[in-house]
Amino acid sequence: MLFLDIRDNDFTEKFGAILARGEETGREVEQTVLGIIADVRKRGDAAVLELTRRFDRLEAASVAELEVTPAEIEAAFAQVDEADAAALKLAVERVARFHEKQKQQTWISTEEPDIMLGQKVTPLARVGIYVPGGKASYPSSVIMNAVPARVAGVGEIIMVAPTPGGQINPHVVVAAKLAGVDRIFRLGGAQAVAALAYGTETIPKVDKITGPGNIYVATAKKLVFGAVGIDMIAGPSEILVISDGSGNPVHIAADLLSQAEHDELASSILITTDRAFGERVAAEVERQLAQLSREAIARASWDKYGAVIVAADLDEVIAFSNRIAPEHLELAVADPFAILSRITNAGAIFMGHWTPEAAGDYLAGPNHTLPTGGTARFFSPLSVDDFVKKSSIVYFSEGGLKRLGSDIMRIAGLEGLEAHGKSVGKRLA
Ligand code: HSO
Ligand code: ZN
Repeated sequence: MLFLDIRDNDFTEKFGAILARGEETGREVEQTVLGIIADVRKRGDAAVLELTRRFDRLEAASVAELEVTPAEIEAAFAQVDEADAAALKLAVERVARFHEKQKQQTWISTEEPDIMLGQKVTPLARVGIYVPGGKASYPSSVIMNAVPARVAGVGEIIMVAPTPGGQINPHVVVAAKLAGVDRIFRLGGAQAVAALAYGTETIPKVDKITGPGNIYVATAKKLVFGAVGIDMIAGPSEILVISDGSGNPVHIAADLLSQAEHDELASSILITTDRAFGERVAAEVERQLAQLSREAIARASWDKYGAVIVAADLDEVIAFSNRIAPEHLELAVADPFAILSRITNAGAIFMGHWTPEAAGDYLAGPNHTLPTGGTARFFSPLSVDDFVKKSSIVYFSEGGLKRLGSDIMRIAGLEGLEAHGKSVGKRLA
């Protein structure tokens, strides 16, 4: 962990090491993934089966056998504790209610005589949601991807999840069903992304693929982009906590660790105007680390990418925060609403002393798929907008074309596009 003063001469250099983290896509990974995509495009189901056998050690006679059956879904519900299922259901309901507010209506404006202009909003016909395997197989991420798709009105939601050995996480299955997923395949890696992007005999081709994944999945998504839409490529997770010295160091330390436990590459940073408070939080993190089941991951993250930064005043703190554009930003200050308007770059903003980031990770309502690595400067959280597309609508009556036709022909003339001009001229003749 770095304990820094923002006014130190070497601050930028030292802090730069934290900003520079993240996985580089190696040439090798890209070559492997290109090979997998080409194979799936060419041989369809046969390639999918073979790659699933090789990478997930999962034997199946056909790709159809990889689909989770209604009986298996029922069994998952039977396996999951009732209170756990109820909590997941509450999360689905709250996330759905929040995302309902994002829905945009089709509109047509009639404010001009003879002309109507508008925008038609149409849900995507079919989307694919990737769910990682192993320990990062989170029911909350299933909810955060599937619910906005369902609220948007997507026709069919197909989920894929690798299941080395064949066992799918029952909480993931329950979350998927509660969130409105239509079909689930035990399928993962670049081969799953390729199958969704191009379609096979059994896997339907989708219009967009969303959801987190390892370096192979992220690389595959980048490579199929254009043939299908994708969401943003998520980097390692991060949190910035802003503190004015009010609040409880025990709570702030716990919040920093909630991000650190995700990944050795996660980054948790506290910036405070109160040096003594910063020291107390740093000591508290050490104390709490020893009590965590994921101590090894959290410690690796905190040691390498954790920081406590001391600044002179909130102006300096806010400028720093806007510069790094954190994925998660906690305003652990006495009056968070007083500074909210000055926060310009952040994926999600958690206000005050009683709003841990975990509330937003699970069930507050907003999406937990957020821009990482400083991309909150120009990217937004995953939303209903990611699951619709828009068409423009143009209507001219004869009067409308008479009024604007000569200017259309004039611009066509400027561009030397005679047929464009004539398509107007012949109507007005
Ligand atoms: N904090 C993660 C999301 C998550 N947390 C899933 C728990 N489960 C995104 O940065
Ligand atoms: Zn989290």
